[in-house]
Amino acid sequence: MTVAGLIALELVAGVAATVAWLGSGAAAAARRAGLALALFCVAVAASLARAGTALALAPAGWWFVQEKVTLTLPLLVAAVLAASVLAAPRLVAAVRARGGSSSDAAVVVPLLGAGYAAMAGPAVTLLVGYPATWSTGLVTVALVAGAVLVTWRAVSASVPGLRVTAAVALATGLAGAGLVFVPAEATDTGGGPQAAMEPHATRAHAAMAAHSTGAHSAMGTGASSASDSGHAGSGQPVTALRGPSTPAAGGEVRRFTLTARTATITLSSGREVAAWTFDGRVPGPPITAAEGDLIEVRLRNADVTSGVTLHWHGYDVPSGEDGVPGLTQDAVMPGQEFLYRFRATQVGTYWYHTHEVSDRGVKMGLYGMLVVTPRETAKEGADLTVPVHTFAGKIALGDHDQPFEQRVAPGAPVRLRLVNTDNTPHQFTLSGTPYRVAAIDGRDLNGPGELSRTTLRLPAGGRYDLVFPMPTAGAVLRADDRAGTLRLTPDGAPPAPAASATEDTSGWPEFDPLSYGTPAATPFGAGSRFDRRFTLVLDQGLAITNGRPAYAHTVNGHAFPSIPTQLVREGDLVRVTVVNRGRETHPWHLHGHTVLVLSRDGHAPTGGPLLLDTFDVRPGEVWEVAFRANNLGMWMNHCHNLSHADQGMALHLAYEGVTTPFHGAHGG
Ligand SMILES: [Cu+2]
Repeated sequence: MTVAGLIALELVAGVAATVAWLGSGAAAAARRAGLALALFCVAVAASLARAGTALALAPAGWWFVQEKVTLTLPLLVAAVLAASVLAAPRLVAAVRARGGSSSDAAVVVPLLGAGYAAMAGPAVTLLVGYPATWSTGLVTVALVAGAVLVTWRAVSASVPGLRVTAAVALATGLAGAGLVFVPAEATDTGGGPQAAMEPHATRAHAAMAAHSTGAHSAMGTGASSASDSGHAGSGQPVTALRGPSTPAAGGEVRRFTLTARTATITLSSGREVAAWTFDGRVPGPPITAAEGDLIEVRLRNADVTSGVTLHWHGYDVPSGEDGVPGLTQDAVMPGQEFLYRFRATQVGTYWYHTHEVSDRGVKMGLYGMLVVTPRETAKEGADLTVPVHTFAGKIALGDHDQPFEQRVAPGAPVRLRLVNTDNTPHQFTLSGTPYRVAAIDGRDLNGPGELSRTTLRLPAGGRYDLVFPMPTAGAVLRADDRAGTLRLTPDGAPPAPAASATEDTSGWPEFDPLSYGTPAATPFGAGSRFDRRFTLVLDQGLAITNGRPAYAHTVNGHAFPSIPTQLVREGDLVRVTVVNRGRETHPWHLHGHTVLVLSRDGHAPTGGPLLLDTFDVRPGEVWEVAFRANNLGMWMNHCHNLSHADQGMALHLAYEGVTTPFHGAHGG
């Protein structure tokens, strides 16, 4: 069984045990001793099943079982033992005596108490997640004890030591609740050296960060404190980390102006959609350049009242050009503008999008393609970008929400650049021709083999480049089975749909990029000596995000802006473990850096080196990736399901000594 399956099974067993224990107690109280005994047996079986699944989950990693092993299973075991010793013999006797004294407190209280203890399992897993802390433990024990006392008092005229026990439970609960307000550390050094600032200053500013209401990020306060206290050494503001003003030798200056404005756009079916656009178009105007060019984009905002920025997804631009409002710039408000400049150093398929209220902004249409080609490119053939996006519940490829056709000369080279601009994965199939995945996330793959009858699952934000010679009988690209369709038709052929257009692709197996291509040497790998190691455990739980308590998407039990900032130094080799113990896929995205995949669920890739900027961490998965800290600045590190980022799943990665003058950081 998969890890995700075990996680779900453990929850189901936990709920079943809770219901059975509570049912057994209620039946006993109602003098239904036979039913109570039967439910007792079910409850014991469900409790054992829960313990068994938790143990089966343990080999997947401590993160998956921490709260169970340290808290909820010991609580359950104690309660089950108490119920078995105290209640079970009396229940058996009552059944034998046909309606004896099953409603005694000595029977009812242990059974219901086991129910409360059992309930703590799924409750802590769902509401707190990872990691369960002392605070979680004290509050949980106090709540269970309090519930037992209330029950006991309800079924019995006198409870020995009631006042003292109640006082102890209350004090325990209050102590646990109080611990919630102990501020978290503002930074995580990943085992590397701490930044050059006084330890007490770090503490004080950590407290400030924890008490901030979202107007300040943990990073903002932490980093500016470094310069305030005069220990930042070579401190420099992120606003000084800008791109060059000239192209590389042989390159040209490519100038673009993008104006953000609200508009009603018309999709190919004639359907009208209220959108936020660049230049009245969705996707926005494509930005194209050749390697070495200087890309200069003037962003203007006409009337998008929440503000707009440009983030170059997957492009490792200088930090000051990265377009994160509140961190690298202020959002561009109506009437304002901002000039972005960076060199086209990476060849490949990328995209741009707003990073201000980005969940809403990107959904509404504030995105476009960024494609950089080698300086010498053959002009023949077809080079098509195919961004997939969901408009009000309906999938479109580009602005085509109906099947559309592209004519290509037979035999000509075709490159399809698939881009997922949505929050969730999309499945693509290509029928009618074998093909290769030449690049993922803009980076060329080593020795990509021929594929056919395969489903490609693109993570949110991810890109796949497919290449093939145009077949004489045509080919069909589909997104999500039939929701979006591009027909490639040979020049001169009649427009009748090719046979491949009706092919059933729904059962095609899924492509795994970790086993694709040919292995090759990499500058570093799993065996390298790492300067910093970070672990991000992704979950859901109660947390404060953006100043409000919420059922948030959390990282290590915290939500933005309270997740400790990852601190690195220029040149560090950094290893990051990303664990998903939640129930949804999280497309992880670090700005400004490309990561090398070291392993997934403990298995190293068997194919070519895999360099990504966005990787789907599915429920139950553990990914290990590494990167060289070679792009000085302050960066977002977040889930690219932008709705998850908005609900807390975002943090910062900061280089020691870099400061930000902005104080309004957003989750994305
Ligand atoms: Cu997510």
